[in-house]
Amino acid sequence: MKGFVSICLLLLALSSTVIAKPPRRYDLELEDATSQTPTACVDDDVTCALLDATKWLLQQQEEDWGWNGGISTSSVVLAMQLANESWYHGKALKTQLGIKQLEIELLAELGRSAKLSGCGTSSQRHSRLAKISVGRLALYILALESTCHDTRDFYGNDLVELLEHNMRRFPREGFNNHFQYSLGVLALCQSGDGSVKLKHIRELLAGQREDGCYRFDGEVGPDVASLSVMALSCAKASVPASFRSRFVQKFNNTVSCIRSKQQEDGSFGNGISTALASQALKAANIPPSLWRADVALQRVLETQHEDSHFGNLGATVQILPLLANRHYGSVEDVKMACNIQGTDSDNSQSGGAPSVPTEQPGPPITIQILIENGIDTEEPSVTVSATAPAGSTLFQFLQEAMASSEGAFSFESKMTDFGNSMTSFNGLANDGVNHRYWSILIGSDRESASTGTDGIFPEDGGEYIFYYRSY
Ligand code: B12
Repeated sequence: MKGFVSICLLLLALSSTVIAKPPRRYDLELEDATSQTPTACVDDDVTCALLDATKWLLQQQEEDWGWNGGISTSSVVLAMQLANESWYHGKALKTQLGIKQLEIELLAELGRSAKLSGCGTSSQRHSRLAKISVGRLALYILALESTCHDTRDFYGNDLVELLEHNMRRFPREGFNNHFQYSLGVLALCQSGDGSVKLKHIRELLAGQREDGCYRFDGEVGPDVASLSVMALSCAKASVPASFRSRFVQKFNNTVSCIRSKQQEDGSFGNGISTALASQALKAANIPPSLWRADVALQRVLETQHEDSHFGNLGATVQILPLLANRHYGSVEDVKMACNIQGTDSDNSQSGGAPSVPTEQPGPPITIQILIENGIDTEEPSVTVSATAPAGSTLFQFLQEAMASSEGAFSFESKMTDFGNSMTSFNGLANDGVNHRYWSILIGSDRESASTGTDGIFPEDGGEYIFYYRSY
């Protein structure tokens, strides 16, 4: 409490200055004397993929030393540590600045919450801080734990207590899926004394359907069941004896859900889903031969792009732990290096100068954007044309359409690890309470997009549909 009050005003100042900077990638004037280029991946596809992907992530570090305007710093730091804990222990200056930025961002988030409800008494503290989403807080805790911080006393704040408090009301707007809930359990389980309350375990188990899968599992892959299995594997030690047999039965059910989604080619859906499913089956100690772990890994490797990422930042951070033979429950292993003084520095702070895009804009092309309400079908559809240089993203076409429509077409979006998430069109917003959202469909056969508007590069004459639907 003392620490909180004393930094309250400081945080208010930080929140308005530090985060507001426009993100730009660093220009590498600050090269570390100790930096080494990663080597030794010849003949080892997995190590090469791992090193290349971490290198790509480091190239995304911005001028303020964070990632993606502060949205993704925690998930990148966590992924880097799960990839190889010597990243932090190598003490390269850029790494340390990245970790400092992580701390500043979280302090700024805490500060923003304080600003929203004012600096008050200790009894108001929790409601004041409740603004931080559970998923984001969980990722901060995991990133901080993996870099040797005490999350029970983070500049006077007990983040673990705060997380438990914020997990109380579930489901609610902004916290209504078990993917996020699992991240919360993973954070509780790998911080403080590592204990997870039975009510949290019960909630995770209660989200399962009869087949052990969760809402959102299926369309692409068993992502939610996979996160749940990682969380439950970690929380297993906290299960009281009286509940153990029920726990084991439900746990096995979710493992079965994941295994039932494996396809003949060894994948569990796209690269992300395959990587998460593999991490889960590893966390659950399912013998690799039973689920053809090597084949699944090959399927994931095949999704790596020439630039070394796996499609976007979100995909890359979720896949990285698998390449290091780890999973989201491996923070405990990573933390062991915190107790070893003077760890050898494997300063793989490579990356070289970020490649500045030098491509010339392509010739102008025109696409059709359709806005359709699949819930209120009486609502007429809206079609707008948008023209932008070939090679632009769908998001850029949307921006162009809004700018030239003189108010007739509008949208809103929110930045995430996976890029811009479309949150509303012409004033109609995603609705987490009633489970409605804007999905993306492509072409006359209305194929569901496998990525977001930043990862879709429209073709001339193409049709892109934003379809409001229930989930
Ligand atoms: C839940 C979920 C949704 C929910 C989110 C709402 C809710 N109730 O939570 C809904 C149904 C809205 C959704 C929609 C879509 N999703 Co989705 N979703 C997920 C899931 C299972 C969990 C996300 C989460 O809670 N993360 C934890 C929290 C802490 O992180 P967060 O950053 O705060 O999470 C937010 C973003 O992830 C955002 N979001 C969710 N999906 C997508 C997709 C894109 C492209 C973007 C930019 C953002 C975004 O919503 C989350 C909650 O606010 C992930 C699985 C995964 N492996 O990550 C897929 C996942 C992120 N979704 C995916 C996709 C493809 C989509 C759609 C594009 C599908 C479509 N064709 O319409 C749309 C997005 C359309 C748009 N409006 O921009 C892919 C992205 C793949 C990629 N390479 O980019 C994932 C990774 C699934 C997969 N294995 O392929 N999704």
